[in-house]
Amino acid sequence: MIKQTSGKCNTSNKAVVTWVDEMVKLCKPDQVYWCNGTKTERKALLAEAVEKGILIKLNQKKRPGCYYHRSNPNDVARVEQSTFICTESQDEAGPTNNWMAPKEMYQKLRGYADGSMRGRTMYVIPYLMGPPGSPLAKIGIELTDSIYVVLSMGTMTRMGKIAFDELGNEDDFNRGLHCMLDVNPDRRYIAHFPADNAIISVGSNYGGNVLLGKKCLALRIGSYLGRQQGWLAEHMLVLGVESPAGDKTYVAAAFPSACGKTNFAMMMPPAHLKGWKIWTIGDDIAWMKPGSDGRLYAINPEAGYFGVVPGTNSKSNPAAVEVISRDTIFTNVALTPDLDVWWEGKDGPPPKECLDWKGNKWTPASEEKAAHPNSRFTAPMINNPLLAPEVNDPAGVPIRAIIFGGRRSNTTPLIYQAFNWVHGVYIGATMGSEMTAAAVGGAGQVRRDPMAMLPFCGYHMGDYFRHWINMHKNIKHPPRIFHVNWFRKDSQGEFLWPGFGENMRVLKWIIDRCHARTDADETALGWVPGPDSIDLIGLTNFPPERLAEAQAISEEEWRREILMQDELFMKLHACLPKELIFQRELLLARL
Ligand code: GTP
Ligand code: SPV
Ligand code: MN
Repeated sequence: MIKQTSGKCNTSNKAVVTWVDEMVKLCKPDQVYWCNGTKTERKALLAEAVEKGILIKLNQKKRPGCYYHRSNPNDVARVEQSTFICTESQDEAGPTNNWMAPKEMYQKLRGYADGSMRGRTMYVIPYLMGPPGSPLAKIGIELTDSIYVVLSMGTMTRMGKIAFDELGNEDDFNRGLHCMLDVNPDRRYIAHFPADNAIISVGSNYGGNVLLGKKCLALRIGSYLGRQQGWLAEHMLVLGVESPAGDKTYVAAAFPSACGKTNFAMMMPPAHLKGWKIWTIGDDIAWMKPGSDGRLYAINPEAGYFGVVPGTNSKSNPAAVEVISRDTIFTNVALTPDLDVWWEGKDGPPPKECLDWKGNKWTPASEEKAAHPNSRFTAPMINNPLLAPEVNDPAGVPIRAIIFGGRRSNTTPLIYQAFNWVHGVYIGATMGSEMTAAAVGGAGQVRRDPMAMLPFCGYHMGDYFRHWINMHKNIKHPPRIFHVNWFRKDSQGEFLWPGFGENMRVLKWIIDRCHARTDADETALGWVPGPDSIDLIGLTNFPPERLAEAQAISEEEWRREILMQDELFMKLHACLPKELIFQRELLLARL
């Protein structure tokens, strides 16, 4: 047990102390531990987690600073059916969110929280989202009875004293309460109270459900505040592309969960594209605001990566392999006899024998996967060899291109460019994607996931589109908007495009378009690269016809696609901007 002396209240902020007192009275923990964010503290918390069997210390020769965690098998991904936006009226939350009146939800969840920390420690986690001193940064305090959450928040955010320093005596901070309860799906709720800047999460201990700075604050509450205050909170990676000439162009990209943001943000360009280099700003979330120079500036509010493990290897994502070589917590991967980790798609052959993510014996002959498809690494961004130094710039970086992209086996071409901002908003708003293991249920089915924000928008999706359209007025030099699909398949069911590092070839065209260095052909969907504009040199087994197949636009598929889009538009009709309906008509006419 950690000595109480090291975890005493370490702020004189009255609003904080009052609120924590109130929550202590409610949850009735045996102890309250105030985190300070130091290395010494982390060491002690890690030791305690190992002692309690919450973490297993991995082979420190192979993976220094690395630990292993198994979640409850009923608790392995985000749960959209248990996620609520508790605005005063249901209308405000809109038809794509679950809703309950704030009063009712507070009552229900306070009921669950009451006495739930008896015999346990309540940890007070002050954290900062964004670079210190940034006008876009925000402060949150998460109260939790999970040491796993404390350790994860320590990696994912700028945690500890720094947050209280930034907060000063203000009471403008997010109030987050997390109670594990007995980790029972029947008592699992992730509830947001946007008007109070508050979150209550109960009954889970996994990822976005409980690391409250991430999806809850940075996206759901963030998007709500962004609309009021004139900025955007988006499910986007941010990267810088350095050209052989040495100039840097910044790009933000929204792909749905488990659709390639982390991979794209750390991409290693192919040898042929000598001199091009990617710098990572962020891999999951962007906060963007127009600057006084008329450009759109982005910061990454996070300080670490909570990334999909399966498929990570030195070919698909060499930077991530380096990132997770040290100081990483692995959740729900397989554990080898020499206390290393394994997952499907790792470099080298599978182990002859290991323990799977549930702790059962596993061999290559086993039918089930050794690692859960949504197994994740929690690693600090400073491990990333491609980390852009500007990641700490309080002003953020100016965005030249916004890329939308879904996971589609058919219909959607590899790359096209919007004609203008409103057309780009239409393209983002109508994005479709096959569901993945990042959320419980429905994997593989195509659903509309507007701007990759369907599970993360904290208010009415129609009003969100309106906000996007309105933002244009405040951005004199708007980013160009593009759409990509890395996941289109041929008649054999193989991916048409090699993807991963080769995506640099597509990104290069995007950058060249932003700088008016290349031309394009007009199609019904938008601008596409001309016959030789995408450099294919050095790609093996990739004849130009294959690119043509990846770029093909089928009128029949697109008529079906537009019908599918209508489902979402009908759902949102009361608040749907007219501009988007016109865009639909224009697209139909062009087809
Ligand atoms: P979240 O963290 O859930 O928001 O996901 P993410 O968007 O960061 O997804 P990530 O980069 O972790 O990719 C998830 C899956 O997509 C992995 O299984 C990757 O192997 C696969 N993937 C990523 N990029 C590509 C690509 O270019 N082509 C193909 N075919 N698969 C890809
Ligand atoms: C996602 O699902 O988009 C993630 C993982 O990034 S989680 O943090 O669990 O939401
Ligand atoms: Mn995500």
